[in-house]
Amino acid sequence: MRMVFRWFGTGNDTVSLRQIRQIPGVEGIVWALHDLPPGEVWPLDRILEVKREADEYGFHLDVVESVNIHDDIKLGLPSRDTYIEHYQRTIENLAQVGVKTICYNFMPVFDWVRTELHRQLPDGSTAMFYEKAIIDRIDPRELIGTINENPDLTMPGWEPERLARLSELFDAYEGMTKERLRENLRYFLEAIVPVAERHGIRMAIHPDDPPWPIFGLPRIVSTQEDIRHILEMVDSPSNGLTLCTGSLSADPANDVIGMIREFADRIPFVHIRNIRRFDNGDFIETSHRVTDGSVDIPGVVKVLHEAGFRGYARPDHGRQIWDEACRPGYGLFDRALGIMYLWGLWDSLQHRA
Ligand SMILES: [Mn+2]
Repeated sequence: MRMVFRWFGTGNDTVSLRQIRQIPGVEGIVWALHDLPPGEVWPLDRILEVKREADEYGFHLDVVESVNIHDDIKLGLPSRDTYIEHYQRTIENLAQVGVKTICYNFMPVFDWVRTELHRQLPDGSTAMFYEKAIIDRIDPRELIGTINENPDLTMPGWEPERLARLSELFDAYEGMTKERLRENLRYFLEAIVPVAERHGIRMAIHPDDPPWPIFGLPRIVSTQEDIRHILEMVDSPSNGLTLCTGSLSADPANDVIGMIREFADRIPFVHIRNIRRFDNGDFIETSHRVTDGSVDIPGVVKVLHEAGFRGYARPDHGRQIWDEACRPGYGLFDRALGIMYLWGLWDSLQHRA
């Protein structure tokens, strides 16, 4: 297991590379050029800039999260070919600094969704929370107003200026089915995977978060069957999965340990975090400890160890603790605690001869 840590870049993250360096066993940063809109080629000089910063602390840049996919690709519009070509050029540029894994997702319109960024846990810490009933009763047509009224309702990547385009995008997705979305992913993968293969890069699709359709939009990376379908559609080690325990486990029907067993050789990257699930479909992010949430984190680590996992792992999100002022989910303190929990589990397996 090779430990990495998500870092949003100088001026865009409250955590410094110097601090990350002091978390035991972190060997690389999970990075991206967050200011570039989906569909643009990542310029080599910008990539080299990040490399210079990472080099100063001895971090590698093996894992990129994410190179986002333009909606025209997800929609299957004629313009997708241009954006796919841009994506291919980005892969080539990333290969020049030794990137090994590119995490991406194929969720229409929205990436992850939460209804509260700072929900209080019993110990006074706060964490991101999803209240199912709120999302279920939102009419997508009224979403812009709802988001403006409730700044805690989080739709990543949908800052006010982009929200204006939202209704347009909902129109474009009108009538989109699961089958068509899958076909559009296949088209993308058939064009991308050979380029990734040539450069020794493994694409790693991130599961839907939450793993069910929202706002009437289909989702295709929510279940074990969905993932099997995707990995079979282009049968190559370069067509892989980011196994995210927190995202997948929001649906109690998902057996993440079974998924690791089945897909082990196609998982270059894991996000390991815990959530507590409630019977009404709500969930809250928690500490990594098995007693604090619904996910069997020791079981996850054990089955990765059994599978001889040599890929990259990150603690994914953490709670906001010790009055840290940080991006929700991305503070230093709780993610560092999460890493130490994961190392504790891993080391105890490594040293049990
Ligand atoms: Mn994740």
